[in-house]
Amino acid sequence: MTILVTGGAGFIGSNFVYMLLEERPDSKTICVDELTYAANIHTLNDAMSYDNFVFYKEDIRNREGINEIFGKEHPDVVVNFAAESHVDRSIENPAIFLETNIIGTAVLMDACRKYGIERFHQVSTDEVYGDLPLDRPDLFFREDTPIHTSSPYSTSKASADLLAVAYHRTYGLPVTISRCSNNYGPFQFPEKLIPLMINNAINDKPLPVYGEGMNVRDWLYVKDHCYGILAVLEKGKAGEVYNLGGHNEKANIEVVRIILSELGKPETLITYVTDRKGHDQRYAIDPSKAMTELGWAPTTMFRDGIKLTIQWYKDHMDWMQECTSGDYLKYYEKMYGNRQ
Ligand code: NAD
Ligand code: TDX
Repeated sequence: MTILVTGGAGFIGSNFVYMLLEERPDSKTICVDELTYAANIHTLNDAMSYDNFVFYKEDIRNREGINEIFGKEHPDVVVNFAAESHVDRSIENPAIFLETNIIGTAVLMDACRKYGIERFHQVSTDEVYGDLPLDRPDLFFREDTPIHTSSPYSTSKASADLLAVAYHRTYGLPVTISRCSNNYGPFQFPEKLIPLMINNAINDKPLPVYGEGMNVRDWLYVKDHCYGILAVLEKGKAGEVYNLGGHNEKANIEVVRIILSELGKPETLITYVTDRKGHDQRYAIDPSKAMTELGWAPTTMFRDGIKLTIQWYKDHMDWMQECTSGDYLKYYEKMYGNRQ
């Protein structure tokens, strides 16, 4: 079995690559990644030593380059993680989100049609359902919840989902889609809430909380997400959508306080800043379909996962420094410099 993973030098994709190398040693894992700002090639250092791992630096929007890789490797399964993934960046510059997340997905699915595959899996997000009100804790996203997006990012992801469903219906492409809640864990780029707050707290820098910090996210440890995708690949049905999440809802301010407490840092570092435009209130996944039909269930509770995550970043400050040098400083200044 040859499995082609796009975006495998990023956060979730790299965790998926390592899971495959460990859990499916008889398979060949091909990673295709353009290595944007969000990737760190050193993340794949250990993977590079495996004989059954191959890395291609390629842009999923480049039809010729993608077709060449498919023609050479003939993947049986394609898992598409490659994306522009940060909501704040999508608010600043939507265009690249449309190109990578929509056009890039189409280029990959066209290659799948041309060369033939057993499965194309689209890694999607709970953000395609929009948000839930804070005062209705009884509501959850189900697979039949209407698509109702808020940001250019979530809109680009929803568009890719619709295209994948269309390729299934029109061309019979064996497509599956998983929609996951917020991930956390090793190798997450420090523009996202948890690694950004860990990095700032370690360096005694202010922790910028948007608005009042009351927005709720449903946190899933990244390894649980990876096993969920593997379950969809091996037990899921073509044409189906599966929600992945673990009922670990937390308000942002609660997450920030836990990080400070774990690191022994004072709450005076918390700084409330201008809210995100169009900020989604609450995400909450109902994962019962994946649990019943795939036998999947998350195994890491937030209280344990956050400790593992903080420890990982403390042990990998060299990795963090690689991510936060150069352009990151400009990004940070632009996004947070004048934000009060
Ligand atoms: P990430 O930003 O950490 O990684 C994205 C990877 O894609 C990077 O390695 C980048 O170099 C690569 N990439 C970007 N554009 C590319 C292009 N044109 N061609 C080839 N490679 C390209 O993202 P992540 O957090 O690991 O998210 C992975 C996927 O999971 C995304 O599709 C995202 O929408 C989805 N998702 C993420 C979360 C989350 O909490 N992070 C939750 C649900 C779903
Ligand atoms: O500095 C910050 N301060 C802050 O209060 C940052 C970076 C974030 N926040 C808030 C905004 C959100 O309510 O924290 C929450 C989480 O923010 P992000 O880490 O940017 O994630 P989110 O916008 O929820 O989207 C994430 O989950 C779904 C991923 O980035 C997406 O790729 C995924 O699809």
